[in-house]
Amino acid sequence: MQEQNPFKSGYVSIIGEPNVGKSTLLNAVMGEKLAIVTPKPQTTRNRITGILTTDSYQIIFLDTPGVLTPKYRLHNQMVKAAYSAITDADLVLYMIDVNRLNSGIEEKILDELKKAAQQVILVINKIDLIPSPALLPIIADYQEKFPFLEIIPISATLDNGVSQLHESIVKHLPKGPPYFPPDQLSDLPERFFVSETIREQIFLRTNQEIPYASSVVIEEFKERPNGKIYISALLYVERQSQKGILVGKGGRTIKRIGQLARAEIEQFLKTTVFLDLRVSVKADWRRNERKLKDLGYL
Ligand SMILES: Nc1nc2c(ncn2[C@@H]2O[C@H](COP(=O)(O)OP(=O)(O)OP(=O)(O)O)[C@@H](O)[C@H]2O)c(=O)[nH]1
Ligand SMILES: [Mg+2]
Repeated sequence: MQEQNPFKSGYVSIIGEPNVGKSTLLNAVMGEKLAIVTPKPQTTRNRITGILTTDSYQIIFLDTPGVLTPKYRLHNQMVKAAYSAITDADLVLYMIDVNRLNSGIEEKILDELKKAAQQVILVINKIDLIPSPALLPIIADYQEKFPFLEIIPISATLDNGVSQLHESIVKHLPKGPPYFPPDQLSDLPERFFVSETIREQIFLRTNQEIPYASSVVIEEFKERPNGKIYISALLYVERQSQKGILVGKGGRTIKRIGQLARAEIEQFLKTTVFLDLRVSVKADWRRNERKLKDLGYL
């Protein structure tokens, strides 16, 4: 039996433009919220690992930042993180949003995929938003564009087509031993998930440039003798005016961000959390190599 069904393992990267639903898919296949999801594009800034282990296979998913035309140094790093996940993968899921096809950047992404010569599954997401007959010509069109291994339409939010995609991933996964222990869900530290949860609330609660000019650094993460966890985080923005908006009138905005983030962090850490948030200015950090390094992006 062992001979006929050897263990399978491999890296599966989720690549695509901003906002197509990559992080939603990661959470859906993992059955666990690992990546933050918001309606705003450019939510994900780092490579996010999700490790899914069963008796017969281990899939290491890599969720990535959306590929875009870089406007500042942080963008360059985000695109680099996405493209490097292509070459690091055994199998690539190229995800598109069925409502926003034919963008200028698609050709570049397909070129990268061709260069890398990885096996690629095309995932057509958000099919809940179109009438199903509209799908056929889109599939036919993409069959012409690239030699995709398979083309799988899904709705990541409705969990429609996700199990078919899952099966197809397992089918194409190489044989090999597990890379991680079976109970490990990610290789990222708890602190990372905490900072992302805070950033998610900033994305959800603020507008215009604020979410994009914000970055979160966890300064302290201490377990107290009573089992409570004390976390202090510094929220950076790029200018004084943005600090005023993020703090809000009488501290209202930052307080709300803190309340909502704390509730989610408590669920994630399964204990009571004391969350202390402060806002500080780090001028033009998105364009500055040294500051990006300080903030952990490089
Ligand atoms: N209607 C619909 N909305 C979806 C679907 N999948 C994701 N979304 C929504 O699309 C938005 C973006 O989802 P994300 O998962 O953050 O997208 P992403 O590709 O990770 O975006 P970036 O991290 O910015 O690159 C969110 O509002 C999701 O709820 C879907 O299948 N149908
Ligand atoms: Mg994302």
